[in-house]
Amino acid sequence: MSRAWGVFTSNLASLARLGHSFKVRRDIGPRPTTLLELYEFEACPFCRKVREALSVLDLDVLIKPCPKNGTRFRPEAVERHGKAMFPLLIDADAGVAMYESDAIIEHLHTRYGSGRISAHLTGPQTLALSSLASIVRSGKGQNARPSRQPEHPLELWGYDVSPYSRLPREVLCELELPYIQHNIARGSAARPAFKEMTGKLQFPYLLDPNTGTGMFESDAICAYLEKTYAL
Ligand SMILES: N[C@@H](CCC(=O)N[C@@H](CS)C(=O)NCC(=O)O)C(=O)O
Repeated sequence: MSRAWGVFTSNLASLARLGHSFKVRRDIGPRPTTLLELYEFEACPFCRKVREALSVLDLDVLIKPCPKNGTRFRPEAVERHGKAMFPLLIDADAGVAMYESDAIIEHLHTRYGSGRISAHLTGPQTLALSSLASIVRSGKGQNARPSRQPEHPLELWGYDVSPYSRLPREVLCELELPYIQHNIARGSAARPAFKEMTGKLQFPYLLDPNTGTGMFESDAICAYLEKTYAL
């Protein structure tokens, strides 16, 4: 897939979500003291709904990518929690490991929001549009590819419906690289600190603590991930 086509279809995928999930909700609640963990894969429409919920609730999360035929976190999910179904959320503060996207979305809004669930994250039309977003990306972020395992999780600043943030997420997923997703949608409380750290407000931004590399620009990030981790 050429770079221009990749950017175009990633924009189409965001359009399929009808402009939802760009902004943090005004009624966010308490923050977790332990980082949330999500077993998921990028192309899964159920996972997308949960990633958007995390984004509108301004919550960071450790992503454990579970693409099809994955050999790292898929077996871990089954061994620890019983089945290979995604998304699977681990909320250590609440002491829960949860399957089922609608139940996860309700849990997140109840515990970390006001309890009022974002209308655009529920119902059959949401699933249909989320599936459409996956279709226009033609299976990107769905199947595992061989890779080197990093010692520490990488860190990515962006948010789910940001078209340029999607491109590195797909690579992180296919290479089964764990990463902390710092959600930073419009209105995020994390924006000032991010600007202070990097000097500008632009997403995605990747930090790789394994090599001390930090970078903007989705094409540079994708190329870096391929060069450093793909086998
Ligand atoms: N009702 C579940 C459905 C989840 C589901 O079917 N997820 C698919 C991926 S989109 C899955 O886990 N498939 C099994 C697999 O990938 O091995 C939910 O809403 O979370």
